[in-house]
Amino acid sequence: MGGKRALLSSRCMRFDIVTIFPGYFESVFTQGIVRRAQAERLVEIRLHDLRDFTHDRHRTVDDRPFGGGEGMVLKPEPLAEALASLGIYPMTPRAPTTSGAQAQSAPPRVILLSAQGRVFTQALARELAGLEQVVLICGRYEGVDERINELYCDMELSIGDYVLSGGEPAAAVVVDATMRLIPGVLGNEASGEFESFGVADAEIDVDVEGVPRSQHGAGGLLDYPHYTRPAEFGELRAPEVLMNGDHAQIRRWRREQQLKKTLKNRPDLLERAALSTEDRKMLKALLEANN
Ligand code: 6GU
Repeated sequence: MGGKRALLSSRCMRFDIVTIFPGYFESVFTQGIVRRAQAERLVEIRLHDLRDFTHDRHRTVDDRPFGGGEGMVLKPEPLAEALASLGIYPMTPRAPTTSGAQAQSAPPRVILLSAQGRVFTQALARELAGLEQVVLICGRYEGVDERINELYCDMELSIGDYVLSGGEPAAAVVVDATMRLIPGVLGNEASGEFESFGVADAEIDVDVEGVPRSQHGAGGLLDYPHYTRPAEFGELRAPEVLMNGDHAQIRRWRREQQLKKTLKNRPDLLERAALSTEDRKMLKALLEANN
């Protein structure tokens, strides 16, 4: 596997995380796939302690908001210095230039993590996985001086409609969801694309006839339920259909389960999902069974 992996992925993606809590990441980046991806040099994660870019005795990173109000705001100078240490300045071109000599490397994508951002999706994870370098600035719940957003950031990103006390958990989420899409990071090259949300938005319009085969991916539906041994767990038996080796029947059952789970937990996804004629029949039956 090692040789094949080397051919598939020679590049290393780099994440730079600017934070006042570098220690937060000690466990999340030293476990499982994220740890292995770093060990294999597929991903490099650098942590930057914002307090290292202060110059006063108290290593002050925040201050009271102009205009009054609750809480403290991350002040701009330490953030500007932290970004400068990464070679990022307000004037750094953010889009590939069309002029003259080719760029040495693509400019880093600078992202401010905040509850005010656009919502992170699998589509954005896929986009980020194609970049060389992503800089994540962890905001505080109270806020970051807006001039940092204006001068340095390509986008403001949130991981969902709830409030965190800081951007650190969001940075861990963005790194995890992104790095597992880098070729070579998952043992099975394809498996990341077969789970819930795994199909590219562009593919969702494609109409699939009959029972979709596994090659079609999840089609924007939630994943089907999984079972393993023992066949009998307390009162509950694993579904018989999974045990009889009829793969067409198994595929059909799994697709039905995907529709069932999506209908129950995320009915909003059904409106955008690629549904075959067979899917629509199954969905109609499920809806009728509900009424
Ligand atoms: Cl990125 N930051 C904060 N503070 N809250 C959030 C968030 C980020 N994403 C969702 N809620």
